[in-house]
Amino acid sequence: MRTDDLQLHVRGESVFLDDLPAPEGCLEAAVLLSPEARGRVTRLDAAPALAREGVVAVLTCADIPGENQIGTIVQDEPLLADGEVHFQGQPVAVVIARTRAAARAARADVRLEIAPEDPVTDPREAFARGRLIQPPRTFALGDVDAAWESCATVVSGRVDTGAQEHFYLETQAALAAPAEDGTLRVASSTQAPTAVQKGVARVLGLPMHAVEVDVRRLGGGFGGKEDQATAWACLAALGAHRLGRPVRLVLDRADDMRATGKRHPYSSDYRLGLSAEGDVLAYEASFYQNAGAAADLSTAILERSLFHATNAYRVPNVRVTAASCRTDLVPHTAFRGFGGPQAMVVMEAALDHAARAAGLPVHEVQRRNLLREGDVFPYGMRAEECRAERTWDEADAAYDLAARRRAVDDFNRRHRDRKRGLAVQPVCFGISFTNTALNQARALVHVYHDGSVNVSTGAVEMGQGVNRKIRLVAADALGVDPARIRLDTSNTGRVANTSPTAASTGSDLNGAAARLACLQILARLQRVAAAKLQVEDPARVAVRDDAVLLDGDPAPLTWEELVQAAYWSRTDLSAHAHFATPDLGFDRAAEKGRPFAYHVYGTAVVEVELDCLRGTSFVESVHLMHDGGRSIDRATDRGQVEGALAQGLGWLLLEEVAWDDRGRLRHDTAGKYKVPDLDFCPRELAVRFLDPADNPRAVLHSKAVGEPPFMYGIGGFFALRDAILAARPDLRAPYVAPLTPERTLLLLTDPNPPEESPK
Ligand code: MTE
Ligand code: LUZ
Ligand code: MOS
Repeated sequence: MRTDDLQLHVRGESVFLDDLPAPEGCLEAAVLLSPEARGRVTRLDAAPALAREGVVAVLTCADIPGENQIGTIVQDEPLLADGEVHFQGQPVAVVIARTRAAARAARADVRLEIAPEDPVTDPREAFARGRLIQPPRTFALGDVDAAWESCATVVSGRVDTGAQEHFYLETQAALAAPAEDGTLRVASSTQAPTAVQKGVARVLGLPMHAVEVDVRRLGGGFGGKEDQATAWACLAALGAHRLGRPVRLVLDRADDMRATGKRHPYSSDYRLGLSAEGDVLAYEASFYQNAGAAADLSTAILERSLFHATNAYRVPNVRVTAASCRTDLVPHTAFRGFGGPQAMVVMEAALDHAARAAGLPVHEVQRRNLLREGDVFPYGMRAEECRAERTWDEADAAYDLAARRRAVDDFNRRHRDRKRGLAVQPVCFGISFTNTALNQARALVHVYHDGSVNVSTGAVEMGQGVNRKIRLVAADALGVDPARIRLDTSNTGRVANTSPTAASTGSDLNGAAARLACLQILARLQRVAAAKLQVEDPARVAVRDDAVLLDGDPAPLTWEELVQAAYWSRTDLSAHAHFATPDLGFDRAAEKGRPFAYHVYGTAVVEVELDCLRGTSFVESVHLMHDGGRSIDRATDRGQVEGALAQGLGWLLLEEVAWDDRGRLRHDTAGKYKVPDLDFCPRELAVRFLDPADNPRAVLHSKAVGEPPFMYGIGGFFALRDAILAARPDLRAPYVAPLTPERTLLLLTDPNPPEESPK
C-alpha cells in the first residue's frame, strides 16, 4: 500500500463490493421483502417469476439446508420468513437471475399474499403488552428515594428521540462463490467478518472452516453493518451453495432503507432534583427502547444507554431502568454511540428543565456538576484521568463562554423575527465493548525478504482510517517508513475469531495486536543484527527511519540488508499476536464493575440561529475541545470529529424517519430523507484537541475517536430549543427530537402546545 484509501478514493480507484470483477458465471440476486409489517403468509407461489426470461431460481426458507436463524444474542430472527412476517421489509424469498435487472423485476411476479394483522409501533404500547426482548435492567447508586426530600427543585418530564438512517454510501452487499468440496468464499460489506462466517456456516450447515470471508473496505458502516450485513451474505451464499455458481447481492437504496434497522427510537421519562445551590442530588429515568421485531444488538445497546445515563455528570443518587420493547418495525441496530446518545439527551433535558425551573443558567448547573477525579459512576467504576472539567474549562478559556452567552442575549434583544440560542455539550463516553469478551484482537505480520511488510488484522476499514492508523503503529514499532507497509484485507483465513470493528475500538485493539506482532519480529531482527555487528547484547541495536542503530548511532546496516540477513540465517520473518484489553470486568448480577478501559471526554459550544417566521434554522457555530489522547494521526481524528458532529446534528435537527400506522416506512428513497450536507454543517467550526493528553490505556497513548464526538450534536438540539424559548418564553416546549423546521414552526405558532409529545 504505497497510498492510503484517501488517495484511492479521490482518484475513484478504491474497489467496493460492487466493483469486484464478476467471476465467471456470476448470477445476481434480489430479495423479495414483506410489504406488510405483521401477518400470516397465505400464499407464496414463485412459478410466474420462474417463467420469466433470465430467472434461474427463487429460494425460500424451505431451501435452507442448515438453520433458518441469524439471531446472535437472542435466537429470534429467521433469515427468510417462515409462515409469518414480523416487519415491513422482512426478507421472504430471494430471486436469482442472470442479470440484476431481471432479478429485481421478477420479484413482482412472485405471488405473495399476506393476511395482515395490526402492528404495534410504539415502545410504550409494546411495554404495556409485556412484549419485551429481555426483562428490564436497572442501574442504581446511592438512595434516590430518600434524596428527593432534600431537593429545592424537582422536575419531571418526558423525552422522545427518533430513529436515524445510517445512509452509508455503499448499500449492503455480498458476493459468494462456491469453491471445491462444498466450501465457499464470501466477499462482504461487513464490519464483522467473523459474524458473517458464522452466519453463513450456520445457515448452510457447514463448519466455519468451510467459509472464508474477505473484506477490503466498506463505503461506510456507522454500525449498520455490525450485525446487519450478515443476512445479505447468507442469502448470496445460499444461492451460491444451491446453484453451484457465484451469486452477488447488492441492495438498491430503497430496499436497503426498508429492510435494514436504524438507530433505536427511545421514549423516556425523567425526574431530577437540585439543591438550592444547583447541585444534582437525585436522578431517575426510564428508557423505553423501540427494538423492532427482533433482538439484533438491542440488549447490548440498551446496556450502553444505562452506562451513559448520567453522561459527564456526578450524580450521588441515581436509579435508571431500561426496557427493550418488541414492536413490529424493522429490527433496529447499532449506530454510532450505540444507545449512549439516546440516554444522554434525557440527562441533558432533565438538567435543562431543572435549571430553568430553578432560575439558574443552564451552563452553570452543567459546569458545577461535572465529574471530578475519583467520582463513582452508577455502574461502580471510578472516573480516572477525568477530563470533564478540564475540557470544559479549556473550551471556556479558548472560546469565552460568557461573552458568547452575552452576544446571543444581545442579539435576541435586538431581533424579533430571528433568535439565537446557545448550548454547551459535555461528553463522557466509555471505550471498550461492554461485552468484555469482545475486547480482543489479533494480527498477522509478514516481513517479505525485500523489506516490505504485510499486516493483516481483524479491523475493517470503513472510512474511519483504521488501516492508516495501524500502518503508522506498525511503522513506529518496526522503525521503518510507513510506505513499506501494506494493510491486507480482513480475511477470516488469515485472522480468526474477530470482534466486529465497532465500539470505536478498531485501532485500539487491532493496533495493539499489530504492534505486538511487529515487536516479536523486531526482537528477532535485533538478534540477527547483533550477531552481524558482533555485539553480545541485542538491546544495543535499534531500527529507526529504515536504518539500523548501534547504541543510538548509525550502524553499517540498512533495513533491507538486515531483513536479507535474517532470511538467509533462517529466521522467522512472520508473527501472529493476540491482544486482550487488561483490567476489564462487569458483574451483570450486581450491575457493577469496570466495563471500560478508559473514557473519552470533550466539550462543545453550539450556537444556532432560528428564523421565527419560517421555523428554519442553521448552526451558526460549533467550538469544541476534544480529548483525543496522543493522536496517532491528527488529520484522521479531526475528520472523525467533524463527521461525527455532523451526523449527531443531523440526528437531532434534520433527519426524520417516520412509519405510518400500518408500520410502513414513509421515506424510503434518498430524495425523501434529508441527510446533512455542506450547507447544513456549522458555518463556523473550531476543533481543538486537549494537549497534553496522555493515555496509558491505549496503544501509543492514543484515544478512540469514532463515536464520542457524535454526542456533541446533542448541543444543537438544546441550542435550537434555547432559541425557540427566546422567541416564545411562555412555551412549554416538549423534548422531542428531531427538531425539524416543521416541528419548530408548529411549536412557534401553537397557541397551546401539548405538554407531551405527539407520536
Ligand atoms: N467513519 C467513517 N468514515 N465511516 C464509518 O462507517 N463508523 C463509525 C466511526 N467512524 C464510521 C466512521 C463507528 S459507528 C465506529 S464504532 C467507528 O468508526 C469504528 O471504527 P474504529 O473503531 O476504528 O474507530
Ligand atoms: N457493539 C457491541 C458496540 O457489540 N458492544 C458495544 O459495547 C458497542 N459499543 C459501541 C458500538 N458498538
Ligand atoms: Mo459503531 S455503532 O460501534 O459500529
